Amino acid sequence: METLVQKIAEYKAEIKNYIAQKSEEAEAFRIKYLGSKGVVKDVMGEMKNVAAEKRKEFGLLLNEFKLFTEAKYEELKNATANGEEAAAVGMDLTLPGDPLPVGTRHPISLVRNQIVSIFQRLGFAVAEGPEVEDDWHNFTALNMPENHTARDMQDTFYISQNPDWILRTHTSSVQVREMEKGKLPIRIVCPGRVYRNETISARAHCFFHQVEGLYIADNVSFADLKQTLYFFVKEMFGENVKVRFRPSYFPFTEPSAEMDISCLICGGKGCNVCKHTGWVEILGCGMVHPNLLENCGIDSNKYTGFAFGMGVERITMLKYQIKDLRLFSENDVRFLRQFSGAV
Ligand code: 2NL
Repeated sequence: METLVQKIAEYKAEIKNYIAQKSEEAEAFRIKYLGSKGVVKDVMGEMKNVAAEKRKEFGLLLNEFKLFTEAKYEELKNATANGEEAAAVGMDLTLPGDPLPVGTRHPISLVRNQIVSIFQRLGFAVAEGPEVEDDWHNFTALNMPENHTARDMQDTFYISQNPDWILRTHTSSVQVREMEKGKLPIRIVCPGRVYRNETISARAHCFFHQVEGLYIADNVSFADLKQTLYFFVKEMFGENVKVRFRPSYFPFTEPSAEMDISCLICGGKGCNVCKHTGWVEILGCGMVHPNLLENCGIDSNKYTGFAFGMGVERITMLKYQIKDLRLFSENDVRFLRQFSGAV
């Protein structure tokens, strides 16, 4: 009896530690312990050798052993059935899943979307056009005829197959195309990539991104231009940002202005970013030159309009305090990943 009790205890320890990776191993367990010639049956057969007065006690022990073995078998059977496929490829289903490699939006896309959505809320529609343009839509229609000095500042890239084709230097060319359609009023923003033949540095690149805007209708005034851009600045940079307009010159607008905002870094006190002036330039704007309207078949006595243009890189650099424009096109994920939280 004593040896039998000990034997059962040893079997129990063995059973407790039994591991099955596959359903075949669970089945092997069943055959070994619960089969017709298995351990449980074998131990039960010992009953006849137990003294009569100990039989009840031994019976209880045997029964408990049988239930214990059966429970273990159920456990092994279920575990191997569920994990069969996983076990076959050596997979541990209890491990947490691998994170999906989700990318992040590019900071230029983030800021462009923000700019566009602010103007969309004011009723501006989005218009897009080709990056390879002809001379008319990029320069001549915009009051910049051949040999105009303003072309000098917008030197670009030429397409060798056709001397009339260039990479656009601004998205004004898209606005010219919209004006030529002759459907008025026009209220559009034109986001897109533009090109200039510049020496690459921390502040200039041979391509950048613009959002230009155009509003042409009856009685559009400079006051409308100011109010629209005030709204844009407050939405983009916050309520407390101050705005000022400085007179300027563009061939396509008259009068023309540049708009500054109070420096976001020093709040107007003076720092490196604002070159100690307290102000930073963010865009150019003005009333559409009547020559442009006429070039596109719009009656300049009946219609007036305003236009503006801004560089997305510039706004992004101010917003996120980025000091070198080249970071935007180097595809260094250490830089790009920093915008994963931005929307
Ligand atoms: C700048 C200045 C500007 C415009 C763009 C424009 C377009 C048409 C007619 C009149 Cl179709 N004007 N665009 C006007 C003033 C300034 O951009 O510094 N951009 C980065």
